[in-house]
Amino acid sequence: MITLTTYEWVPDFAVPLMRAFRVRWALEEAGLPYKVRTVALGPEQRSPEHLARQPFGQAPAIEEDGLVLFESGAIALYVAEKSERLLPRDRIGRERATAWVFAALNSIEIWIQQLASLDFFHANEEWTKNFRPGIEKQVRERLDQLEKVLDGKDYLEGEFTVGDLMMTDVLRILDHTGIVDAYSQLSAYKQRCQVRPAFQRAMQAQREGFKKAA
Ligand SMILES: N[C@@H](CCC(=O)N[C@@H](CS)C(=O)NCC(=O)O)C(=O)O
Repeated sequence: MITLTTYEWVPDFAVPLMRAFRVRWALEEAGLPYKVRTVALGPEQRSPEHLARQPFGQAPAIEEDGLVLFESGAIALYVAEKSERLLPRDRIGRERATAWVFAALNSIEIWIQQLASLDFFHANEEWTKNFRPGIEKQVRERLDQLEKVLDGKDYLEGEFTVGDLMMTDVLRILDHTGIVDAYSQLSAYKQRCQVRPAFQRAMQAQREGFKKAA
């Protein structure tokens, strides 16, 4: 059984966003039970035990049958391999779904995360005033492109895949801004993915997990 390592506590704003969520969601979609191990932010994060799981002292990480895996994208793909509900069995479908996981992380999240970092960690700091509009412009350009991809489609590629899971979770990082609401296709798509029962179960588990630890 997979053991998921997450934090025992995070600040309120991070509870729904912490990247262990995308792993929980993938596990729920795949119908796989899992155990949870928590580490504390601070010294425990930098302990040799945790760095052996996650070389950058971050979370999430997972372990199963002697495999220790870090990076939410790699973990999501590992879980997706176990279920046709996340990764189609045909070669083209698999490759396309995998490409969307990379696109979410490497073409979209890099910009969205910069914006979120400014808002969550540096709000009202003078130096961000000139910097933030340029980042928001980059975010909007990417979303414009994604909006076109989704025109007339329910999901990025036919049926829901791990690519949609990752894309939705990345878009959620913008929830505090309302930016996605301005895009009709994208916001309907995000909502379609978020009403999935597996999303709901994963969110409840994430919230409960932090509540128990608090
Ligand atoms: N690229 C990593 C990023 C992981 C990451 O940023 N984790 C955050 C929590 S969502 C974290 O551990 N933050 C604390 C830190 O960096 O010290 C992944 O996708 O797994």
